Amino acid sequence: GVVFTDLDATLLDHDSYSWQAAAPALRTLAERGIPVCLVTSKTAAEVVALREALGNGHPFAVENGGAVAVPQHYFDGQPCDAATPLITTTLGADYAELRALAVRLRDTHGYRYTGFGDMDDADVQAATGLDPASAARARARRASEPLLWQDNDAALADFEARVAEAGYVTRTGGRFVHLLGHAHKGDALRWLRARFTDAHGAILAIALGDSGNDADLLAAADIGYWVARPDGSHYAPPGAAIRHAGGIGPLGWAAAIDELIANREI
Ligand code: 2M8
Ligand code: MG
Ligand code: MG
Repeated sequence: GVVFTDLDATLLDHDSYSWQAAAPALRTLAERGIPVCLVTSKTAAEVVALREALGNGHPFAVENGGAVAVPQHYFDGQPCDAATPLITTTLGADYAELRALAVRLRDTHGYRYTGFGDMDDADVQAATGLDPASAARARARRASEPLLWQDNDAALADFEARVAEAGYVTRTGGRFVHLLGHAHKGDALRWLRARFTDAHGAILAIALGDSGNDADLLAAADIGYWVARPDGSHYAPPGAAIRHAGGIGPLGWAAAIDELIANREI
């Protein structure tokens, strides 16, 4: 199997950004040689720093599927770590294009939102609780624009319809509405799955997430888990191949991995 996981409020705690509660489960997966691929709305700069801290040398997807990155020779079977040079492929749209769309729709229709492009590092820090260095990395966007939504739900529905009309995509994370190109996390999982399958044959894809921007990821996997959100609720009901993990964020993550191992599914 291969684990494809969201970061914020899934592997990482929503407030502290710590994965401590999932550290034993991560070790177990590493011992069993099960890859953990990060599939996140974070930027490449953020993920590079996190992979280093996690000791993760596997392929990953950033900016909600806007781009995928594979360590050089990973699929030729060469051992890779967090320092291995990366080959990046853009699946979504250019940041400049998304930013222009965000500004145009706001100017034309008067929606109230603040994008990362309107914020400086201190603003992003205040909106996210990230430390200063991480906030700076979060602003290094290439393929998605997070919007802090400051308008009502009707305005959001209107905005989402106009974005779709323009041929783009919105997905909602834990804190922000993300404006994307034509690729989302489900597309990233399918792209990565094809690489694993070419190299090693069919894989069992496990996906874990917490928010709306993970629904495509869970739908594209063979087994999906919703971890509980900070208020203890799950984003969506369970389904045929979608389960509820018993625990919030990284606690739920660890419980899901334990369950898969106990059931001998991975
Ligand atoms: C943003 O994404 C999260 C994901 O759920 C959100 O919408 O709340 C991202 O833009 C990311 O770059 C940043 O690290 C994160 C911080 O909470 O927020
Ligand atoms: Mg999340
Ligand atoms: Mg995310």
